[in-house]
Amino acid sequence: MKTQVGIIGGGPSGLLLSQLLHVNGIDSVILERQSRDYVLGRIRAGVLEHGFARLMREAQCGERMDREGQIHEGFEISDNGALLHVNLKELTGGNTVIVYGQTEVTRDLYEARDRMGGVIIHDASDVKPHGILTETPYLTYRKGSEILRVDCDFIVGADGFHGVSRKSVPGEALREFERVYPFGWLGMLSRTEPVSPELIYAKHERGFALCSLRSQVLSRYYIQVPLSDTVDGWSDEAFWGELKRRLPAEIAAKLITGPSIEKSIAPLRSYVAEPMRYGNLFLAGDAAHIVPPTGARGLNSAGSDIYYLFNGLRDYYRNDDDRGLEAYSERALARVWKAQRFSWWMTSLLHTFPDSEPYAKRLQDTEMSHLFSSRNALASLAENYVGLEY
Ligand code: RFL
Ligand code: PHB
Repeated sequence: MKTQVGIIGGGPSGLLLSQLLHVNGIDSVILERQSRDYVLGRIRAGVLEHGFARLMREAQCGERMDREGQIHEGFEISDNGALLHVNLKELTGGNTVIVYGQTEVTRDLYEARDRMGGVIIHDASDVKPHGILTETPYLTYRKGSEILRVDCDFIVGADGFHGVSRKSVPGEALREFERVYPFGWLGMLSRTEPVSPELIYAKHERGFALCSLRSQVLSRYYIQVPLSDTVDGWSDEAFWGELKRRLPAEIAAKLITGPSIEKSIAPLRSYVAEPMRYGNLFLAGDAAHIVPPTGARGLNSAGSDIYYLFNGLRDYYRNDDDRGLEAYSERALARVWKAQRFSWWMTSLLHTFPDSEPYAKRLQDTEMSHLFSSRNALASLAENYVGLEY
């Protein structure tokens, strides 16, 4: 098979890029290791920044998002029971975010790719990039007992943190930056009315908690847990009890509980690989960087990579201009690091760090009281949360 852009990974990064390229007359093929049902079964992000939403519309995939997604003009921060409202719209001069699940984003992108005859090969195992440093790179993959090949001009590694793309770059060509946090998030999805129409980020001495949602009848809650905890060790009852303890009493009293539909634990990690290009292999999204979910930046950072990469590829094919591709890594990383900084800051502000020294604890408390008393501090938070301009 021959195409212009060979994409490894059919998550939101790979699908969005493929769709944007298609709308601009550029051909691509996606190789995805998992089945479609598996990809759609992963419950992940819930908050989209306006730049991401704009890209979805540009990719002709924004209709359902605009119809069913909920515009959020603000959210709440709770500090051991005291509530602070962050009015995103007012603090940013009109910007808001959209609450629309990554599952739905992915479903819309799959549907658009199907509608437009896009090629997505699922259950492709053993995907390998070849000839990365040549003008004629190609991908191989296994389907059943057959080894197949896709020739292309460029390879895009959009295969997430555990994918094969980043691992194909020789160690000496890649610089890695990492911070691992000593806790994870236990997430639970339940078919219950959300406790609040807006998200609540709760700092509590027992640990962080987050109240989020997917719709008027679908709630998504998270609690900070030690890394040694397992999903099986948390009954629904124990989860609800712990969540209530970490929320302000008046919110906890309103919380409607019910059986969980999904429960999973995600460890928290910050990671960046530089550069994001090696020869004719371009890394995008979680393949190149991840953040702890606290600032809702992961999917949105993947979106900004796709914005820069798509523009570079379009200029290359349309105008024979490779400046955008040459600048891709530098441009994408400049924004990626801002999302890293913000996610680290939100994580440090809101979580309980085991073995935190008294000095660090006082600084954390002071950071929070600064936020509660300074409009400028809140405005900076809001500016980052709604997403910096591309
Ligand atoms: P993905 O989604 O991991 O997709 C990569 C795809 O590549 C496939 N793959 C391979 N295919 C072929 N060959 C191989 N060797 C392959 N290896 C892997 C995988 O099967 C998969 O389908 O990466 P992508 O597309 O870059 O998208 C990134 C986002 O998924 C991620 O950043 C967000 O989910 C992070 N995140 C959040 N981001 C936000 O912007 N806002 C949020 O509110 C938010 N909340 C979250 C989150 C992530 C979470 N978890 C579980 C990590 C909440 C949580 C709990
Ligand atoms: C979610 O709804 O899954 C969600 C929302 C905000 C975050 C992280 C996750 O910061």
